[in-house]
Amino acid sequence: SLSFTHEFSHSGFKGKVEIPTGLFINNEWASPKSDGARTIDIVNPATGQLITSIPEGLPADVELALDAAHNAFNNTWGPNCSGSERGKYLIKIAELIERDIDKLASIESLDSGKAFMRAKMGDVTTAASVFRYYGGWADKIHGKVIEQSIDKLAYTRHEPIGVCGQIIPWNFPLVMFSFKVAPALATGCTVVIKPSELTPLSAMYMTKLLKEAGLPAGVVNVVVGYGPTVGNALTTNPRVDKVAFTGSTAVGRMIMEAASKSNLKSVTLELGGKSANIVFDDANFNEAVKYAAHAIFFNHGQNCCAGSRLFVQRGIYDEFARKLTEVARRVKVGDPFDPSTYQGPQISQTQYDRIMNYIESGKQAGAKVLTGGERHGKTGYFIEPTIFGDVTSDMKIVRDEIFGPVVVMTSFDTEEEVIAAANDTKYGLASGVFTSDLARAHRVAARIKAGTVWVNCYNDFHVQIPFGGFKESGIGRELGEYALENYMQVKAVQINLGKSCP
Ligand code: TXE
Repeated sequence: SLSFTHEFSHSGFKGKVEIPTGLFINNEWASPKSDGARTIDIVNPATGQLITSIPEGLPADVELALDAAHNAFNNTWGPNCSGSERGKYLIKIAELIERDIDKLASIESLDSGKAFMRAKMGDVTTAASVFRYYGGWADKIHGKVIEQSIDKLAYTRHEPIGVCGQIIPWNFPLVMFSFKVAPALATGCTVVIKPSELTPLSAMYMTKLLKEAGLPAGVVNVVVGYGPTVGNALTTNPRVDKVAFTGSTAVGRMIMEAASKSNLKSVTLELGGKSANIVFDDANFNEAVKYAAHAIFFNHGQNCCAGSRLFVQRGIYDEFARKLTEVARRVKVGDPFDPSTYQGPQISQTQYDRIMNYIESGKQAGAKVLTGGERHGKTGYFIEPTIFGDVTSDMKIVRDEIFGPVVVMTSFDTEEEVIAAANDTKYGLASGVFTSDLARAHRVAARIKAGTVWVNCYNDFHVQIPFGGFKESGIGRELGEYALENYMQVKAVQINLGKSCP
């Protein structure tokens, strides 16, 4: 069958939700070519138990999806649909997301393990605002007139780049779906998107809403499958004009290589991070402690911009470590559907093992465990909020992205020293600076090599504000006006108004 029904019953919501499975191509749900012979097990990370098995998409299915996306681009979307019209669809999609907020948040919690209330007020709300925001842009995308001389006129056209392959991860499944799909549709592109094989359910539910919104067939196609098969097919295929990817730096490298070896498709990448969070001794102490905890424990540390390296000025280091430890011990870890839960499970056994190995390596290297460092509970992939103190810059736990609820803490003396330490990483996604000295805030913000600097806050996203990485954290920006550039190409039309041939 090409759908399954899950019955939810928790504090915020009670009801049955039907979730489609299989491929979504040309606005229809179809069996993949593998014809049910191959399936993907979808596991509840809070229990380790099977939610359902869904048909596995394969490269041959990507071809069908690309046929649909090209057909839509050439006939109903792209140049054939006005910006105002495209905007209406996007805004309708936003409204449907809001209408189904409890259903989507429940699906997201079940599939990814994030706390229901956080999924509802964070992820689902964000996804709706992203669609609405880009709906607003759709009819405001236009070129410029360039008056070269009295007898020569030029203008630019901001044309959609074409058919886009989009590959998204499991840490913010619905949010990533919106970051990728909404700007692509606003500019007139069509899409074949591959959700993570670990968390495809919210994207599959979204296919119902896309269809209900009346989006023309083939504009968005969803193929659920694994990276080396479906993901690889999208990155190597010459019929894909652009790939947008969020995931690991290792896969990001492979995608650039595949793009260069195939049709030089344009590539945007949002990759890993090891972001520095810097607290000066003149900062609002209590706020800085709360933000430092939120910076790392939010989404169970499965956050590309997590404030995973914490630098605290020497004079307040001991007190800060004590207070942060208290906060970490109070973080409510457990059932995502319990309204008091802040931190749910890690996404999978693989991620759990990987994080526990890092914790072990930190212990071996002599870092001091201030709190945590162990499994939480007996079932599911839960890990205690963990703080390492007195770390040194050569340790693996300081250099690598752990992608779990694990922060490493170091003290520093001077501004100069902490800027150098903060920049001593191959990554450059985000950073935080806590200080009450305005001049220092700007000075440090200018010198940190990262795509985002949060001053006196952290993990504070907004749909209007661009997000993306310096260095090995990625290429291109998502959100805001900047994200539109990823999906457009500029054509210059030059018109001779009477110059004779030289
Ligand atoms: O990522 P992958 P994984 C980081 C984080 C985490 C690590 C590993 O450090 O611990 O990556 O996670 C698809 N061609 N981030 O292994 O494999 C895959 O199917 C094309 C940071 O889960 O990069 C999924 O849809 N696609 C991050 C997506 O890539 C391929 C979010 C991400 O999975 C592919 C996730 C291939 N050859 C992990 N192989 C962030 N930036 O937020 C896999 N994929």
